Amino acid sequence: MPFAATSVRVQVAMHSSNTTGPRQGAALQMHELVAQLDELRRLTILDDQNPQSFRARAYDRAVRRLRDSNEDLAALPEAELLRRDGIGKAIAAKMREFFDTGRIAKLEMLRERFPPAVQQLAQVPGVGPKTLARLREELGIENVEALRAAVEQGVVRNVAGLGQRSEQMLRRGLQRVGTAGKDRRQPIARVMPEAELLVAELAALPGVAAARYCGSLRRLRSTIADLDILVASADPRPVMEHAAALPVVDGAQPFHGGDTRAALTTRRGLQVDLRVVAPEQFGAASLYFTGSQAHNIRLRGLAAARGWLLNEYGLWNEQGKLIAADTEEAIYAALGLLPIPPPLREDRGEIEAAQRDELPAPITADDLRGDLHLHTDASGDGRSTLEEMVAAAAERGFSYLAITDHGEDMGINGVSRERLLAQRAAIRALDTAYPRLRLLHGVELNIGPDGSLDYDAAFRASFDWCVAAVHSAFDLDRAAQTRRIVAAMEDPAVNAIGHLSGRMIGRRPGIELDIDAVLAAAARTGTAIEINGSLSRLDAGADVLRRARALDVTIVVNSDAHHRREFDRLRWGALLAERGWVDRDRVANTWPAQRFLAWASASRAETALDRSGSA
Ligand code: DGT
Ligand code: CA
Ligand code: CA
Repeated sequence: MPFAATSVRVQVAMHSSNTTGPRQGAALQMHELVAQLDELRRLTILDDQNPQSFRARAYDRAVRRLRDSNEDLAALPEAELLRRDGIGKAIAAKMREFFDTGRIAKLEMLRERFPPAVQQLAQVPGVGPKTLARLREELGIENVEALRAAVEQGVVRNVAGLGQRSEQMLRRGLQRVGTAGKDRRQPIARVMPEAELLVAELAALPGVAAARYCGSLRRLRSTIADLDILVASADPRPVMEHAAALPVVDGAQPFHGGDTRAALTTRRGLQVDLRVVAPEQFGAASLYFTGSQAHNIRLRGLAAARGWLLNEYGLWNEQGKLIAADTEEAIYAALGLLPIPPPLREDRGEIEAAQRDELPAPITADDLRGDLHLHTDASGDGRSTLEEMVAAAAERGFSYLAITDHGEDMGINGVSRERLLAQRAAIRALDTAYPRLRLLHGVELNIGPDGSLDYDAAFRASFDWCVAAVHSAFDLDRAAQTRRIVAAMEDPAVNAIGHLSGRMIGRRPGIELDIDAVLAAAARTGTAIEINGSLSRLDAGADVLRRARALDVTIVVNSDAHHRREFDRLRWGALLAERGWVDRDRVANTWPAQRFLAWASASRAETALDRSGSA
C-alpha cells in the first residue's frame, strides 16, 4: 500500500483519543449526532421564540462537550450518558434514541414545523425568533422571497410589534443576505469536518490503499458545490457498499456503467461525488479531480505540446505508452514542472512559476513557531482556561505565544482592565514555568466605527502584542471602512489586523475596503495582516494576500483558537497562505523567537516614535 502513509496523513485529521477503540463508522455517527443536536438547538430557539431559551442552552452545552471530546458513546446506556459532563436527562434520552434508531423524533417534528425555507428566512439579519413568528402568523410569510416582497410593498410596518423601524432593519438585512442566500454552495466550514471523517473512514477499509478529497475543497475554496472523494482500491464494490451504508449518508446513486462511481447525499444535504480508481492511477485521478478545470486545461496543453496525452488515467506518450500515473508529483515532473500545491491550482500564473522554479516557498503548520491570536475562558466565548491553552501550545512545540482575549468594548465577551491585569500576572508566572515557550500578554482590540480602540493609549501600550479587528458596524461604506482600518493601523500599539474583512463565510459578507489603500497603510505602518485559520473566516482572503505580494506587507498566520484543540486550525491558515502566494519568509510567526520578538517590539516602538515625531 504505497500511498496510505502520505496521502491519508496529509488529508485527514487523526482522531486518536477515541477511548473505546475504533468502531467502523463511529466517528461519523458521533458527527451526525452532534449535527442533529445542534439543529435541535437552532430549531428550539425558533420554537421557544427565545434566543436565550434554557432548552436551547442545554443543547448548546451538550454540543460543545461532545465536539470537544472524541469519545464513542454509542454503546453506553442512558444512565451512563447522563454521567457525562453537560448531558442532562432529556438529552441523554435523545442520544440513546439516536443510537438505537438513527433518528430523533423531536427533531423530525421540529423540522416539519420549520421547513428549510423558513430556516433560511430565520437567518436574514433582523429576523429574530419572535419576528419570524409574527411574519408567519400575521402575513403568512414562509420564505425569503415573500419577505422581500412584503418589505417592498411596505406591509411589514403595519404588523403589531414590528413597525417602521423593523421594516427598515429587515430591508438592510435582506440586502446583506444578497446572493449568498440563494447560493447552493456550502461554506467550507460545514463541508470540511464531514469530508475528513468520510475520507478517514474510507481510507481505513480493507483493500483501500489511499483516500483523499479533491475538487474545490482540496484547493481550499471558501465555498464548495460538491465534495469529490477519490479512493484507491483494486476492488471498488465493497467500498461503494460500505459508503452507501454510512450513518451520515442519506442516499446513494451508482452511475451507469459499473461500480466505480457513486453520487451520495449526506443527511446534511452535501452532495458527494465518490470515485474508486486503481491504486496505480491514483495520482492521475487526483490531479484530474482536484482541478481546477483551468489548471487541468493548461496541463493537458503542456502534454499536447510534447505530443502526449494527459487524462484521468495517466500521462501517455505518442505510442500510447504510460509515462506517469501513480503520483501527482511524477506527472508534474514529466511535464517539466515542480509539484504545484493544490491551493495554487487555479491557472493564475502557477504553471509559469513552476516552470521557472519561482513558486512561493511552501508553508506548513509545522513552520509556524507561535500563535498570535487566541482566547481563553476570560473571553465570554473562550472555552479553555489559560493554563489549558498554554499547555496545548507547549505540547505543539511553539516557541512563542500571544494570549489575546477580547477587549472590553465587545459587550459580554469583552474583558475588563482589572481582569486583564490579573491575567497578566498569571501569564508572567506561567512564562517562568515554561522556559522554552515565550508567553506574550496580548489583547484583541475592537476597531470602532471611527477607528477608535478599547481602553486608553497607555493601557494599550502596556501589552506585548495587540491584534485589532472589526466586530461591529459591518455595513459602513467603503471609504468609512477603509478609514477605520487605517486609523487602527496607525495606533502605535497595534501589531496586526485580525480577520481583515470580518466575513463569516456563507453567513455574512466582508466589509467593503479599498484594499490597495489598506495594504499600503499596512506596509507604511509596519502592521501585519492576519491570516485567520478558522474555516468560517479564512480571512484575509487569497485575493487580498496575492495583492500584498508585491508590497512590503508582513503576514501572520493565527488560529483564533477559542478551545485548546483549535490550534489545529493553523493547518488551514498555512493552506490559505499557500493559496494567497505568500512566501514563507513574509510570515512573521515562521521566524525564530529572537527575530520575531525583536520585530514585534520594534514595530510598536517605531510607530510610537513616528507618532511623537510628527505630533
Ligand atoms: P465545486 O464543486 O464547484 O466547488 O468546484 P470543483 O472544482 O470541485 O468542481 P467539480 O466538482 O465540478 O469538478 C471537480 C474537478 O474535476 C474539477 O476541478 C476539474 C475536474 N472536472 C470535472 N468535470 C470536468 C470536465 O468536464 N472537464 C474537465 N476538464 N475537468 C473536469
Ligand atoms: Ca466539487
Ligand atoms: Ca464533482
